[in-house]
Amino acid sequence: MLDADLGRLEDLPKEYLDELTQQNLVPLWPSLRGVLPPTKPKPLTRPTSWSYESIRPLLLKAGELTPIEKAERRVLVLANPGHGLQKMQASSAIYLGMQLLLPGEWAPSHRHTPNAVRMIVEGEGAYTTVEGEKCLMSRGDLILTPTGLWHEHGHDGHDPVIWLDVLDLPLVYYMEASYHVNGGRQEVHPGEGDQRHSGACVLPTPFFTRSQSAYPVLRYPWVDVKKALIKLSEDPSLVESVMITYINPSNGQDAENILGFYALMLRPGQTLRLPARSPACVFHVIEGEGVQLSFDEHVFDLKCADTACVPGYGATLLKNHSATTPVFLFMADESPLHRKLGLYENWG
Ligand code: 1HN
Repeated sequence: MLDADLGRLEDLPKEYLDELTQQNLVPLWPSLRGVLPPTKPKPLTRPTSWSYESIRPLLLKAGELTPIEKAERRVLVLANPGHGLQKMQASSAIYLGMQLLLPGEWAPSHRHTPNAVRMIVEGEGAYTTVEGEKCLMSRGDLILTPTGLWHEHGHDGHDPVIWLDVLDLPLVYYMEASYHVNGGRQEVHPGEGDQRHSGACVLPTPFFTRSQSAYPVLRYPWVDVKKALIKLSEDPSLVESVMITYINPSNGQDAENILGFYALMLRPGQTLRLPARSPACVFHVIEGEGVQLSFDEHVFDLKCADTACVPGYGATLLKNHSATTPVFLFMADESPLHRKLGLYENWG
């Protein structure tokens, strides 16, 4: 049937529509094509990029304008205009924010239902304490704060620390399952760094199942992830994508339940086409001169620490124009969610 063949709201008598409204009833046929578009979805998520150079001074200004006590979390949200800025969504399931912590500041302990990770962008000396484990923050490190775990941030260093927060907040909020609980300062466990920090957990290894916790690893140091990528890049059988998945070493599955996290290396001069898959995807440049990202007619030149977001159901082209330096990207996507819901598709 052609799209034009379905009856419209305007085709119905006003009295009839009023009667439906009074009974909390709605006719499906005028909205059927909207909720079930032909051939492929029509994502609200718009290919969008955010320049770190532009965010940074505004974030530092927020540090002057708003004390941490008045913010709890001092964040500028990377909002996708396709969803409307007030929705604070990068995609249907992904929230992104750049957070600033100044020397001596403390972002108090709380726990909440959305899962979070942070990718450290700039500065030394800050830490996140997760369930009593003090996770030091260094550039490129990934720190998990999965659903329900207590977390707080502190800063013993001398310069501002900035990180990228990635949460599944839009999805959890949509499910009417989003809430938080505030707590007191956590006691840090002795043997800091021994238990739930690990460098080798980008690949499953049975030796690392030391903790009974559902999340045995909370910190994935960049030095180790970078080493793993460089080692992969030296394997001539891996001609195309040099990519790792951040996994939970206790089960070899994704590090968190809803969003997936990855690191990708583009060799000098490399162009990589990522297939059209159903989940939306976020890219953040950890290291390198820069990368060109193309999606449909959108072309973004991403420099170090820049972030971009693309919807699902379209291919992404990544180009490292540098002839001498590799580029390293952090990626986050909705794959675990799509797989669990049986919605995951790869259209090639
Ligand atoms: C949150 O708990 C943090 O703990 C950051 O640093 C951003 C955005 C929405 C809801 C909770 C944090 C957040 C957040």
